[in-house]
Amino acid sequence: MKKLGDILTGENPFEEILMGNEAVVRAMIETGTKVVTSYPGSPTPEIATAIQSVTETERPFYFEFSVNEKVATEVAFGAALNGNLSCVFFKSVGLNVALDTFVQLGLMNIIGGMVAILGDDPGANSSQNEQDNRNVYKMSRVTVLEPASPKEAYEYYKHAAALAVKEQTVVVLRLTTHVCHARQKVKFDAYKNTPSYRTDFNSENGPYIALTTMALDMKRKLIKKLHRSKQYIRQAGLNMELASQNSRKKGIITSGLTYLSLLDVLETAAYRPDILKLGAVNPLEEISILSFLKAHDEVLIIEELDDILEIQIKAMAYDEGLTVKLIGKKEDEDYVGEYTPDKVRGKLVSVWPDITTDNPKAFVLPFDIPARPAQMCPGCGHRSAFFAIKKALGKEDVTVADIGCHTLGYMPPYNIGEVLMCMGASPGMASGLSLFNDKKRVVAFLGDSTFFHAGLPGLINTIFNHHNMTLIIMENGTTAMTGHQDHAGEEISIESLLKGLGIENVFLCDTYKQEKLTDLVKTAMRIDGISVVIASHPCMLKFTRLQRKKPGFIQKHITIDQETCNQTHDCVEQFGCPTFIRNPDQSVDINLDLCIGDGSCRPSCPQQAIDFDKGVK
Ligand SMILES: Cc1ncc(C[n+]2csc(CCOP(=O)(O)OP(=O)(O)O)c2C)c(N)n1
Repeated sequence: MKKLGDILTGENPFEEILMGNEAVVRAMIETGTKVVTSYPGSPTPEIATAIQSVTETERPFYFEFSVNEKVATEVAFGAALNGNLSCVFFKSVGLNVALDTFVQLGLMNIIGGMVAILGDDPGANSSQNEQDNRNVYKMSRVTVLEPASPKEAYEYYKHAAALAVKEQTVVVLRLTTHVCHARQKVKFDAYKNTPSYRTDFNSENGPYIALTTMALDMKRKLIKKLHRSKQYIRQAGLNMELASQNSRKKGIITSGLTYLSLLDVLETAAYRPDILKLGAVNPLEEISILSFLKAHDEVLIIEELDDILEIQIKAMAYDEGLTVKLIGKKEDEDYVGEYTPDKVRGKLVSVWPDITTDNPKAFVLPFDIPARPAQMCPGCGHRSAFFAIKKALGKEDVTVADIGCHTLGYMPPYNIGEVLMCMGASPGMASGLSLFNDKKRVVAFLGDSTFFHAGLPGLINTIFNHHNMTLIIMENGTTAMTGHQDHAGEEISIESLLKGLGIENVFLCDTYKQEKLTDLVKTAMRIDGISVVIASHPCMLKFTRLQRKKPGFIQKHITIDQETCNQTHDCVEQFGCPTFIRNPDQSVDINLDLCIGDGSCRPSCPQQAIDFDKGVK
């Protein structure tokens, strides 16, 4: 089978079934994108996996994981100022981190052009909220293209790049979770390697200093650029009208994945309204929208998340004095969750009850799917840490979680982490919780990737303002939750950095050394002011994946001595590794498919009935 990297770099046109996240990488290659940056986050991390499937020598562009989304945006912007087409990609909430930089982009002459692939996550499949970034695009005055499928993701990236180069600006390719992850057969064009990296920065191409009245002149220029974007959108046919043969004068305006859900639903409908599918969701191109409105008596606007299209389209109709009936969101639920075919069907029927004759019932499975709560992997160092740290915490102590695999410490049996906000928020929140709080110790948790991403300012604040808290850095050497991406800890020792910041009380411990970790955390919690414990153990999922690739690898396991086991069940109830199976007769077995034989569970047994399985060859 051909490797993904070879497929993506082939010079001849080809057809292939690819994921949306993979198809855009081919578009980067074809458009001569020279610098690509990112900070990992769902739904876009497979873009990086696809990029990394091309060896560095074969890859026709530079790629880096930057320390966070803001820096990733700045690096891509700087590279484009040199005259290179660049691209940055990250997840929905990443835009909150990048925003201070992002809102300035439109004001600048980005000589090489820049594409920002931003993955929104309707349904909060893998995010802490389901924010609609289209709210921000309007404020930032950026052009936004929204594909509905992997094929369109590829094609729209090329449009985004062409427009970005032409207008020397940034263009957003707005993806949503299932456009990123869907697979589809896509026809790709030929590719010829373009001239190499440019370093032509010239401040005369600016202005690049947006201060006082300059900022206003730059804004005026940006408004003009957006007018020209509308011309591009129109000429490229990005807003597509699908006329049906019906004479009912009913129409629907939609975009992105909702459009595909709508097509699904209309397959069994009694009649098909006309559809205007918007390929560009900012700025709205009025000519095609107004002509659609004028041709219909009733138009339903179906959009996932917020009522961004609806509000603007209603305003357009009002300004034109149109009498068309515009129907948008009505219920609170219209603002929540993904617009799956079921949801779209419900909306259509509530507006036009006669649209469906067969009224298909929701698909119901003939059996119950067992609940499968998120959990840490077998051998996870975080589990070992939480098991040990729980013994150091008093009932009164307050624990503050952060984002990462270690967030799962909030779940039973550990129940550590009582409040969670966003990446890097734990030191700041813990500081606030510690104010005037002499009786309770506040303990914050932070992953190592997050430490560099957004945790450092909060920590520096604890030093600067003399806050009273213990920070536990859950160091596993990787950005585990999003798929093991590298982070700055590869180059920078967290311990040295903390010492350099002047923190005197920094304790280090391997999380498998549970007794020592319990003692260290107790000591750290008794210290007045800031104390830090670095609780480290390599991510065992990453480690075992690497081990399994080695020739002659033998999977080790642990075993339970059934004679010694007196069924106290601490392994199941306190340690909580999914490897343990409690049988109906209350005996405990090991699931050999899950167990990695790390032995971090051994101290959990008061009888010492758990040991390494020495019989395994
Ligand atoms: C602003 C932002 N960017 C990206 C993400 C996606 N994300 C979730 S957890 C995480 C980092 C996890 O790495 P680390 O802090 O090392 O903790 P670990 O998962 O390894 O325990 C990332 C990047 C996010 N939630 N928010």
